[in-house]
Order: sequence, then C-alpha cells, then structure tokens
Amino acid sequence: MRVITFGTFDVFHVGHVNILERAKLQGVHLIVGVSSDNLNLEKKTRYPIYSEDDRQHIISSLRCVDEVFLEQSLELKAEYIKKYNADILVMGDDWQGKFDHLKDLCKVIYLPRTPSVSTTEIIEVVKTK
Ligand code: C2G
Repeated sequence: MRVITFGTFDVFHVGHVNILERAKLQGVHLIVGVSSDNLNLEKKTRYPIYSEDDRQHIISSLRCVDEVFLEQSLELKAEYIKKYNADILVMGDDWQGKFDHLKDLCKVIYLPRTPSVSTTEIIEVVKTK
C-alpha cells in the first residue's frame, strides 16, 4: 500500500516525526507533499522559517520517508493522489473531515496530533528568550 501525506514541516519537531512514522505504518511506501513557500504565504500569511528546499531536504532524509515532492496548491490533492498512485491519504486530525471528498479516490485516515508541540509555539518561545 502506498501512503501519501502533506504538510509544511517548518522548524521540524517531534510532532512531525510522530505523524510521518505513524503514516508509514499504514502501508509500505510513504510519499510526502511538502507545502511550497508560496502556498504558505497564502495559507498562513507568512513565509516559513526554513526554505522549501531545506524542508524537502530534511523530510527526504528520514528513514520512514520514501518519496518527497513540492505541494504547489491545496486544491491539487486529487491530482497528487492519482499521480503518485496513493492508496491511503493520512492527515493530522486538525484536518478532520476536510478531505472526506477524496474517499472515492483512496482511503482517508486522520491521525491524532501530538499534544503540546507546534511550530508557532516554538517560534514564540524563541522570540521571548
Ligand atoms: N502535526 C502533528 N502534531 C503536531 C504538529 C503537527 O501531528 N503537534 C502534524 C499535522 O497534523 C500535519 C503535519 O504534522 O499532518 C504537518 O503539520 P504542518 O507543518 O502544520 O502542516 P499543515 O499546515 O497542517 O499543512 O496540504 C495540507 C497542508 O499543507 C498541511
């Protein structure tokens, strides 16, 4: 089974490792769409701290990850699922229900987020030190 997941993975932290390792366990091949810098500007109205090249580099170095590509638009999930032949889409449960319309293309699974860790909080803590 081929698993696909998406995310920015900025200021990489343990919550990111946890979701990627658990995504991999759903199948045998894990494909990760790393959100582009421009997509983040649209979504979070700021550029990520780490560039899209560095974020892709970090994700592709992980043992649980088999393939990485740049996610250029949130609207292209169906195209990416088809292009990469994914059987399962995994997302964190902050996206619960948001991708149910893709269920006729592949299985959609939402996994619980790791509590008490987020990039936004890390940035805030570092700012005040
Ligand atoms: N995550 C997690 N636990 C945390 C923080 C993040 O499980 N404490 C998960 C999120 O649920 C997501 C993945 O890690 O599945 C990446 O998180 P983000 O980098 O915040 O990505 P996001 O903004 O959710 O982007 O096309 C979809 C979007 O690009 C997803």
